[in-house]
Amino acid sequence: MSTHRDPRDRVQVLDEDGGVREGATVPDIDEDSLTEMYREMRLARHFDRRAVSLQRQGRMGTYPPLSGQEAAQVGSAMALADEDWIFPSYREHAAAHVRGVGLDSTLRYWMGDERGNDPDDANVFPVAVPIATQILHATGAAWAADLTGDDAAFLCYFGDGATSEGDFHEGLNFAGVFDVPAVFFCNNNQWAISVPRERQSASATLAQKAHAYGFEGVLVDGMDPLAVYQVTSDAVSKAKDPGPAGDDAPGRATRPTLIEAIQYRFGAHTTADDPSVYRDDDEVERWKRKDPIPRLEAYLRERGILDDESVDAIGESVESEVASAIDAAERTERPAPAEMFDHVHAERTERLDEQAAHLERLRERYGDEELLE
Ligand SMILES: Cc1ncc(C[n+]2csc(CCOP(=O)(O)OP(=O)(O)O)c2C)c(N)n1
Ligand SMILES: [Mg+2]
Repeated sequence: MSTHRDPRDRVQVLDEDGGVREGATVPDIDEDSLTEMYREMRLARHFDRRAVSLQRQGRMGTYPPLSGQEAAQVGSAMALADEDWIFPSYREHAAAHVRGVGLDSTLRYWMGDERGNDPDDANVFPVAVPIATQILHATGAAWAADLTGDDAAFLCYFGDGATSEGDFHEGLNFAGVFDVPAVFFCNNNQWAISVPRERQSASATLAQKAHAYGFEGVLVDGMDPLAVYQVTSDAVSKAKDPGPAGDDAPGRATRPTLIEAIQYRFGAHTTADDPSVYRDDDEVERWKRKDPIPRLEAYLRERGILDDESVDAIGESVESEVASAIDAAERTERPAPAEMFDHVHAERTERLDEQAAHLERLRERYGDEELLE
């Protein structure tokens, strides 16, 4: 379905209490998938709590929490087909899980094991910590798929802060010019570490930036999983099959879409951050009223899809899945320190060889154990 929405209108299906908003179209999702959507969001929330606690106990290096952002991740990832791809930043643990990355792999990566960031069986590109770099990768991969006749869509996640990077402009500009099958998904969580959204851009919305690149921008309530699912499905359909020319680009249909999902990160930027120095508790409390999990739960209870018993059963299964993932991650033998050089480039450079040789000399001097400490 090709849609041409005004990027100043925020798409919403559920109100803050989980009721359907007047005039909203509820996306066509079967009951099992709705239950899965709810479970994935509960799983993400619980995983997040446990991961922060592991870091506090010294069992993990650092971790970027996602609480508050579950609907944006789960709703969008569930709208993709098997052949589609996601290009995450560093916060999309829930989207990656929906796409087939094990929670144990995600934990291993944040525990310092690079092998946890090699999701070979899932159509998930490795985590990108340098801001906005994945936008260029996604545009390039989408363009390549187009050239080879591969019928897949490429969904790229990034934050509000990433829209100030040159890579954002270059990636979206190129995507528009070459009309690639990409969906750019901006998780606008209101903050880029301590920089608020209004210091990021003077644009009224981030979605409207798409207009300058010649394609559609859509604003959605990112804490409403049904609305996120709907706008992402529409964008994916359009990426794969642009249909007739649209009003926003007379003469031809444009395939990419920029989605701005308005949301809030309840926790810190990472476990190395203290948000109390730059934002008020009142602000956090205000956004917590939009918490996506109780909203979807209320909607599903109202429709008789969930009840006390099934909600409790989901809670228990989520706890045991996360506990097993932690166990599996901690049981995995740690990689040899020298392996850190293996994934930097496709081929080792001279400089990396020098660094590897230096490490080897240190190993001979101190031994593996002391070196790891
Ligand atoms: C190129 C680059 N510059 C700076 C940083 C440091 N940095 C890490 S996260 C971050 C803020 C990103 O904010 P946003 O894009 O809104 O994503 P969020 O963390 O809120 O999900 C910055 C500046 C980096 N990782 N990469
Ligand atoms: Mg942000």
